[in-house]
Amino acid sequence: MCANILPTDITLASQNADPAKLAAFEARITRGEKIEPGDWMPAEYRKQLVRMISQHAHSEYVGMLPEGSWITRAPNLRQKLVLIAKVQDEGGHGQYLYHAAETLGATREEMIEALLNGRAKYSSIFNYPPLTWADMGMIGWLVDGAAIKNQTMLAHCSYGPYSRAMVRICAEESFHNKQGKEMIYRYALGTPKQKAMAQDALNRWWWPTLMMFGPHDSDSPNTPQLARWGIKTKSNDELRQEFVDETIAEAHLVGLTIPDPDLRYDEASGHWLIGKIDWDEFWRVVNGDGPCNKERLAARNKAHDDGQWVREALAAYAHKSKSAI
Ligand code: BYC
Repeated sequence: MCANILPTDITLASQNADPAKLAAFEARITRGEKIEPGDWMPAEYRKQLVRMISQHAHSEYVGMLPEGSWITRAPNLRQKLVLIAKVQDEGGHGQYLYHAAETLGATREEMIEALLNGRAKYSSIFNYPPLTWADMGMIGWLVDGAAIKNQTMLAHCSYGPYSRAMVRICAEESFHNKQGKEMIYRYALGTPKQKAMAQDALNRWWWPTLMMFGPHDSDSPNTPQLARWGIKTKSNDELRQEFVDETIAEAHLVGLTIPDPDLRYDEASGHWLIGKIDWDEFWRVVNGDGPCNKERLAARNKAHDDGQWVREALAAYAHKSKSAI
């Protein structure tokens, strides 16, 4: 159970559910059992999972775009191969996650439709532009580092298909994270120009990465219910703090400066305390007015339209194969 969450805030939309079934369901979660697709579950548990897993799948899908835009500009063949492999992994993660949401009754068509027409959310971070090659390292180090923090927690979640998808995804994400760290460390310890590129990328990606963890716990309406049902086992602020403590140590190791004039180490708690996050910026980006929201949706819509003939060909082939039996 997340330490910062007050269970009294919970409003159960499943109040109408059979109390005996609800009690048995919650007892299973308390015992640490996984809930599987055919099992009884409250309607609100299903709804929360579809919301979260589909947003997560969209994030992987849209998340291919910033890095994909640098594949043709990679400085050498090794870097190009690594980046192609990474972007391909993200596409695969989206597939595992859409499948996990389908086990709850969501259809692929309705999820994709919600993404393409801008109704669905996806992670705010992918609405920021990668401006230099150093950003490819910074995304691996910071963005994948933050994603791993969150996803390692979700690997312990109560819903079987989501937790198992997370185990596989985290293994691949740690490769992405190492790729980013290797690159940023080399730049930070390299020529003055390389070091300046790494610092510039850190300056631009630091705050948006901290926003990835979501609003403060006091402003996070979904957390109490997700925590009660073992979907979240740590809160947004707990994960953000763990990330901050680990990442600041790594940045200092290679002489990079965290772009936060209010940052200070608190001896009493043993934690780094950060300055104020710009939540106005966060909500602007989440609500569609970030630097790249329109570009990202246009790119996904174009890819969807360009793939129409492939979907039609597959459907025609499936129909033909079925009639031949
Ligand atoms: N961006 O009550 P809260 C990757 C929304 S991809 C946008 O705290 P919750 C990668 C939230 O949805 C990995 N929206 O929500 C890929 C909610 O709105 P709704 C991405 C956000 O669910 C390619 C409202 O704010 N990871 O690694 O308890 C290349 C209130 O928030 C954000 C995931 O998707 C945000 N940052 O907690 C490289 C993880 N934060 O839905 C890398 C799965 C909050 O009520 N998701 N909102 O209208 C989660 O763990 C949780 O959903 C969150 C939010 C921690 C994100």
